[in-house]
Amino acid sequence: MKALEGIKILDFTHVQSGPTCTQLLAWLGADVIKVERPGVGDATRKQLVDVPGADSLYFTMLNHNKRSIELNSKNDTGKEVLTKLIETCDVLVENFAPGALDRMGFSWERIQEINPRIIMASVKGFGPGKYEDCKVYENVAQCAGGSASTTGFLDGPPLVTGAQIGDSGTGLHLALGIVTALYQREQTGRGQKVLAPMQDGVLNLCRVKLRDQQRLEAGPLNEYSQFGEGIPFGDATPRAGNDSGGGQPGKILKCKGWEDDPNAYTYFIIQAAVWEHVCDVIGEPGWKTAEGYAKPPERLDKLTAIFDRIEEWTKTKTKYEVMEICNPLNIPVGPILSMKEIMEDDGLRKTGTIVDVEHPERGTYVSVGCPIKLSDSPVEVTRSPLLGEHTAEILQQVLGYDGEDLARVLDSGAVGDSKKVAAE
Ligand code: CAO
Repeated sequence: MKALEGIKILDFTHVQSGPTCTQLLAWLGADVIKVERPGVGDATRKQLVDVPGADSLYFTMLNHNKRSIELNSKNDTGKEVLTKLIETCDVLVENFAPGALDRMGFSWERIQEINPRIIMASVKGFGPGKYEDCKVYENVAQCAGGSASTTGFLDGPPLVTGAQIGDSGTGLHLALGIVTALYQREQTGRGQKVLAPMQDGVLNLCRVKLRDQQRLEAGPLNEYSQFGEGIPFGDATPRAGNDSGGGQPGKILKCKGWEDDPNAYTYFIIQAAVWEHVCDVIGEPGWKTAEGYAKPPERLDKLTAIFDRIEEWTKTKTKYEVMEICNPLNIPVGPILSMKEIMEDDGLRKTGTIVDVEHPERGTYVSVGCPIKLSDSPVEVTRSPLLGEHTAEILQQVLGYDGEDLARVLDSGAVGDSKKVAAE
């Protein structure tokens, strides 16, 4: 059995934020029914195409383990089918532009009338307020949520990160909201509205930077490299390069081969508890007892010089050798892994975090499996659905259409064409 077995999700999501949420719920056992515009589908199906004619990796990697029904929710028969889906599903998840569901005639009030037990979960760019009507994509959320202004180097422009904290991060927040609302429904019998604004999700992930904003009022942030370098602080949390975000100083350092390999680097943390080991490893045993070096607070104004010295040592080792030497001594280090290295990692394959998936249009492709492991709810990653692949199956098996009634819906134009054969 799977954790969310028996839960039906009406997946009205597109692009990345919403689909990552429903994909997770599908992996945890929910029956996820993806509703897509007839003949068009989720726009990502045909974005960043690498295999002509096939669904893109963009789409296939965000929509595993789902079923797809084509449905025009603006046509009368389409609205009838959507109403039946709302009646039968436990959760409706959507990430349309603000107001789109209302314009379709499915306001939260109407949805509750149809099914008071349903949970309606939405991703929007912003919460209620002056920006609530804006359309938002990943990088806009990173900028509005405080990530961009605090990422990058002090002397450079704000930077967006490669991690999709606006889209996939918000999808995670929304998934937690949904399972929590399902749990509450067990007690109350009622559904509720769940909202995860992308700005708020990014800010939640940038919590430590808001912490630093307030600490600034008490004086300079002395664990930031700029403190030791004598560069004055302004009135907002600065960009900290690769400094550690926490109380243990750390930095990205060059390793052997860095001149040719853009990823020959390691992260190196000088945790107070293992300082003496660090001193021995890099050949500075005198620093264990030297004034200005022995105690963590004394080191803060010399971090740049200390890391320069450590880097002299890391440059003589590969990033993997650094790990092999430091790990047994409990010195926290981590190689900078390229996507190529990650894709070939045996360990990640063994745990199902990297998976090979078969697809009828693409052949085999590599994807990221479920990153959350439940000991009693196994995950089997299956391919994303073709557009409308399950239209007839859902109309018949989930919504109970048959005979003339089924023919009426299939002929209405609301569910795309050429679904008759599948229904026969
Ligand atoms: N049948 C009929 N119409 C459908 C439909 C269906 N099955 N599915 C969608 N539509 C319609 C919508 O109702 C909407 O019509 P109206 O404009 O008349 O209301 C229209 O398609 C377009 O929807 P949209 O405005 O959501 O899509 P967009 O491409 O213009 O905007 C996005 C995309 C992502 C900017 C916007 O949806 C958004 O801001 N979403 C919330 C934030 C979010 O999730 N962003 C992350 C995106 S991933 O980086």
